[in-house]
Amino acid sequence: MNKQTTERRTALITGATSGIGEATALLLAAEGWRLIVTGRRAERLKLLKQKLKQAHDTDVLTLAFDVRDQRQVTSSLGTLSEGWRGIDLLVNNAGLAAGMEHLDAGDTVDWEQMIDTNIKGLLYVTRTVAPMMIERGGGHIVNLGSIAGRQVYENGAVYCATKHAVNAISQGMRIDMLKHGIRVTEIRPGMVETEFSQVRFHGDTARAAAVYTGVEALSADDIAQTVLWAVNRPPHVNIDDITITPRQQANAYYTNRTVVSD
Ligand code: NDP
Ligand code: 8X3
Repeated sequence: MNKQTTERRTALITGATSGIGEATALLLAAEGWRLIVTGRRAERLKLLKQKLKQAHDTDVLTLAFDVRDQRQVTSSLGTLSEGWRGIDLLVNNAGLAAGMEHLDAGDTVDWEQMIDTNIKGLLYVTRTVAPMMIERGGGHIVNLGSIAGRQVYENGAVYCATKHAVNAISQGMRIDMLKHGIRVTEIRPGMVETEFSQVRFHGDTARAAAVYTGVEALSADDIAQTVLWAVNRPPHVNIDDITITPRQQANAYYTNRTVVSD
């Protein structure tokens, strides 16, 4: 390993093939971080690596795995080489909403996917990475929560439950990591225009686009900038949580949309 490599900080970002995770990878690379980027779509990871290398000459390790599968998580992250085990920052970002129905009509496959990804996946990754941070004597874990982790809206019970769980886990993690000097931050965005709604509505692009009609939603880069700000606070400072919404969104219930006339 060369000197430059040893001096650079290393971040592991889950769900870097799209949206907030990808924007965070691009921003951290611009700031000189080395990156482990993960997601299920290997082809996208390959393209991201090329982009990061070309734009910032970043050291990048791509790992394609499904966070829902504990065996895949441990075989991918538990076997990192010495050069990549020194993780300074873990961004637990991989997650999704699937479906939007009342509970009596919900699709249990969607429920399993949200619970397994947003809660269990985050736990599996943290269970594997936190001991590495403890061994090194510090680090920072940033969890992607949501305004849905504070408020519950109609048709969103299961997604909101998973983000309430991320809130509880973040609080517990902060306590458990306290003696190890590991910082824990929860970022809770409102509306961010990414592939999130396309995934939620199973590829219905018209329904997904309607979510953002008349609103200047947050961009993935807005959230990446927020992650970077929390990470760049002086070492004695821990940012516990940040709620960030578009100016046109007060909370999960109130959005002031611009009326678009034909
Ligand atoms: P995107 O759909 O654009 O990105 C989601 C990312 O998660 C993708 O990279 C996807 O990768 C990854 N992912 C999903 N499931 C899995 C899995 N089983 N294993 C590994 N990776 C997975 O959405 P966002 O960027 O908007 O979402 C990122 C996070 O931010 C999520 O946790 C979401 O809940 C949260 N959030 C989003 C908001 C929004 O309005 N967009 C608001 C508040 C919070 P791949 O498909 O390649 O596996
Ligand atoms: C995503 C934001 O309002 O769709 O977590 O739940 S919302």
